[in-house]
Amino acid sequence: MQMTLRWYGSKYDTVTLKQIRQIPGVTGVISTLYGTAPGEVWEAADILALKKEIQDAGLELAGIESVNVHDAIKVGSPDRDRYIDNYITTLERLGQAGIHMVCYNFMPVFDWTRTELARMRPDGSTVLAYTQKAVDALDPEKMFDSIAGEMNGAVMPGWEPERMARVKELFEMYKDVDDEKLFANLKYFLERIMPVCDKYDINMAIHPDDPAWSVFGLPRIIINKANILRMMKMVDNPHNGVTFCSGSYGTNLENDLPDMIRSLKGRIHFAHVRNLKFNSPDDFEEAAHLSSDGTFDMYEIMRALYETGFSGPIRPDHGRMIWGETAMPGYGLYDRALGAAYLNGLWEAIEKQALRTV
Ligand code: DNO
Repeated sequence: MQMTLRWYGSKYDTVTLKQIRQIPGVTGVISTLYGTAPGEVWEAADILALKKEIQDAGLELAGIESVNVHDAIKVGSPDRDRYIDNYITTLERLGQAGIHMVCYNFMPVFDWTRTELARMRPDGSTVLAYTQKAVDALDPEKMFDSIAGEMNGAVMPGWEPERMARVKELFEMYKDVDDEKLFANLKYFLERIMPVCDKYDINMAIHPDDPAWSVFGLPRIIINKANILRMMKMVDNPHNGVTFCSGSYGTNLENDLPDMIRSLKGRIHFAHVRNLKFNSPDDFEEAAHLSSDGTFDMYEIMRALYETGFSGPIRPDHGRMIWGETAMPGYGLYDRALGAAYLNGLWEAIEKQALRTV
């Protein structure tokens, strides 16, 4: 595995490449061209400039999170081919720039969904949290306004104000799309992009729906083992793979995370590893990465990744806001740095133990 940190670019991030370079064991960053809209073709020069800026700081651009998929592709509207052609051109340019991992998602309307961005934990840190009760009481059109005040001035990916202003129109677009249609549209998209992925050895890594169930009556399909194995089989190409995000699949306590990792052997191209603390099955908050701070056994998650030969980029995921830091919720420096150090420690111990017993 390669330990990385997500970085939002010098224009948007409060965390600098210089700081990331000083986290022990972090050798790469995961980034994207923020400011591009889904469906747009990425300029080769912009990709190369991003790569160079990261390399000049002594780090590697280990992959892209995300190249977002236009809604026309997700709903399967007649103009989808034009947007898929654009996506293919972007992939070609990424491949030519030597980038081999692309994360994306196929979630309708909303990307990840949280109901609070700064819930206070007993130790005084603040974290992102979710309660189904709050979602059920909310008009989806008000979703953005309800959390905007807690964004610390950041533009959070997936929650861009321009996009949220179109929520009503987006709901209208998806009104005839159910799970089966969404699966079919995903298949169509993947079949069209696989040739360019094969040509440039690009691993596509679909991000799970977060939370891993339907919200506001919208279909959500990347939620559990059965669905994800269906997706792997429906386009059976090693470049069709997943981002294994423990915090997203873990929202559903029925998902056995180490078992899911084992069943996806060879198809996990990117890992997001974080912990959640459940107060009840539909009320959870994001904990520190440490197993004892939350509900998941992080050792077993890392062991499953190790034992299935995971070799892609991995990153600590949302961190708590600690030590007075002000940053994009979930994406400050301090707690993610602690997370990276902890995950590196687990990995070292698992690896040494495994090598000793062979
Ligand atoms: C949230 C992230 C997601 C993820 C996208 C991938 O913090 O994990 O927004 O980047 O779903 O396309």
